[in-house]
Amino acid sequence: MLFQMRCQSRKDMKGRAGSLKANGRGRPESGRWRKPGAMSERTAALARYTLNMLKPTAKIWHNGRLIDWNDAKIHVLAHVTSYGSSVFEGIRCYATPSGPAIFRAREHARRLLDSGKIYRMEIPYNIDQLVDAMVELVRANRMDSCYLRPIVLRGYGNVGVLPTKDNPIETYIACWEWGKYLGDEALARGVDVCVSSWTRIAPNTLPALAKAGANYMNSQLIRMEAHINGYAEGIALDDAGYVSEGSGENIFVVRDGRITTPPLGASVLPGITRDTVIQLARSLGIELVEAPVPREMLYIADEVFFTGTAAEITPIRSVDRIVIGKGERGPVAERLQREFFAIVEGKSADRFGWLTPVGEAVASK
Ligand code: PPE
Repeated sequence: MLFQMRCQSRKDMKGRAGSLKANGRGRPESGRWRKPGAMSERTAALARYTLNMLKPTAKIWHNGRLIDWNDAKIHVLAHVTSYGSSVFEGIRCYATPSGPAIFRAREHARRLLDSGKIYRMEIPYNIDQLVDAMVELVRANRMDSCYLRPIVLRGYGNVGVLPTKDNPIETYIACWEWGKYLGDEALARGVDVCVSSWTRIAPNTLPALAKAGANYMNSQLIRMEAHINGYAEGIALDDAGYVSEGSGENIFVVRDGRITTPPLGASVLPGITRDTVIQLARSLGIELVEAPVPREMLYIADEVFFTGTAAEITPIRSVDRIVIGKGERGPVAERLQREFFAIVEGKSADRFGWLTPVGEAVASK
């Protein structure tokens, strides 16, 4: 995988450098890569960009001010690198006819503050200030749509597990373009997934209600195993053996027109998209319960789908190679997708007040 990624990015570097040359000088591409150092770091980073690679934007928000992308650096001995002490968010900003709008910015900011509180990290900003910062960043980077990533971490200073006031709390917000999480066709056709051999983080070990960097070591095990075995994603069971969630998504099961999703006690992240789907389903008169889901319920469901900021609403067409329903996107997932995208893309009224237009200051809301 790593080898393939490296090959891919080298090929892309060549192609990109070549075509830049061709454009710049009107000559056919030579396929030769310029010596490193011959361009700025940012241009070099841009040149390395492939579909799966991070594409730098101009600015990152750090502790109240905008800094250059390449200046958003931490020391290798910052507390976070050894001990995983970070909390973060993932938020989408969608293009709408009246300009970019951040989806459920306040709820994401609140969850960030909750995560910080659980880990005794004092984040010196309130919800309004965090939402203002997101708006400022999207504007500064002139994005039509993007994915925002606030990260709060314990920084450089003291050594040892016990964090002290000498490990400053650093707050960053970055944003970049991010396409479809589980592949371009995932939303329309669904994905093939497996139940992971890894158990989800257990209660009273790593708290699942916090979106902490350290939780994602568990997610990485789940996702890598799925990938190596040819699946788009893995579903983890909780400590008691009930369905919990995907490595980066909540999960919903539909049978006989009724939707069930695992409760917060099943070691799930309290997903903002999960809450969105719960509210949408209820508003459409679709019955929905939060209840424990036995593994085998996945196999006999009419529909199963994931939700998440990155994954949005992604249908699942097979679990452990057992075909779910007709093996394609089902009517409930499709209906929820239609409602969801109509709202986030500004095509139907924002009746739940979920969008923060970036053209408007938060204080005036
Ligand atoms: N569970 C997990 C473990 C999770 O990481 C996410 C989001 C969700 C559920 C859904 O939560 P929400 O986004 O609030 O609806 N995963 C984020 C990170 C993805 C990544 O690979 O990075 C996301 O979707 O942004």
